[in-house]
Amino acid sequence: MADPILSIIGNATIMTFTHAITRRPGKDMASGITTSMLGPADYVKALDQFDAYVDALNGCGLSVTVLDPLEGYPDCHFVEDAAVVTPDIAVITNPGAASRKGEVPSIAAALQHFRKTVWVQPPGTLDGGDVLMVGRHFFIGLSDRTNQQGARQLGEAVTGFGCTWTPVPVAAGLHFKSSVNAVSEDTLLLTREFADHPALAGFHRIVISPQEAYAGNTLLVNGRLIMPAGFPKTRQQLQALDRPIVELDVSEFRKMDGGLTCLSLRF
Ligand code: CIR
Repeated sequence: MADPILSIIGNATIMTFTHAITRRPGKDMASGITTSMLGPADYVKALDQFDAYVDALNGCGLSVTVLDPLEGYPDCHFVEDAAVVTPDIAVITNPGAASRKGEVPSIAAALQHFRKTVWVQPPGTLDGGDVLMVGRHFFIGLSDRTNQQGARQLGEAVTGFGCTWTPVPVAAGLHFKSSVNAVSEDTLLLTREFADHPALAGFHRIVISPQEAYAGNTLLVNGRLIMPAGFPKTRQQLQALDRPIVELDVSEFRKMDGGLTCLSLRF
């Protein structure tokens, strides 16, 4: 008999998005959490990059809400970590980093116009960057930010709406989606560390060269691929999918361990 999870994945349709929530970076963005050692982020440059990002989402047909920066929360523009929005509900997270927990109420307030909200309760922790939804299946990374209890709470919440989920240990990168993202209904773009992971075996896999690992954080929005600028090998690999590709410079967000997926909630 076919594996029930793989048969759901096999029939996956990627959600069509109509909205995105984003947040403009604050002046203190360079004091957010980072391990990148790429130097200090330039706020003015980051604002330009953010504006281009919002333009790109608009270009994909999304209506984009831009929230104001949250004073005292230098990572607040990485809104993806504060919630997981499904077609049915918005799961408000309990971010794994202590300095980011206060970002959550204002994201919940913005989402309550669109979805019923469900909250991850401590001791569960969850960052949205660890959650990849493909069709009606959720891969939930277990990382330094997302623990077993947090993953289980999300998993149980989405199971109530007929979805399935698999926990996946994240041994490399900050979040699961730092390394693995869907680039079509049945294809994942991923780094070498995840290439042979049994949980991902039901997909076609495009494995990124180790020098271009950052490009694993590529975003599929309504048929377009938005990828970070400066990764020619990955671009060439993605061209095989025959979809429009938009390259964006996100250098200042990369310095803060973030990238394209983290800068918005799409639904
Ligand atoms: C953090 O460490 O929490 C931020 N500096 C970066 C968050 C990036 N978010 C994401 O990949 N989903």
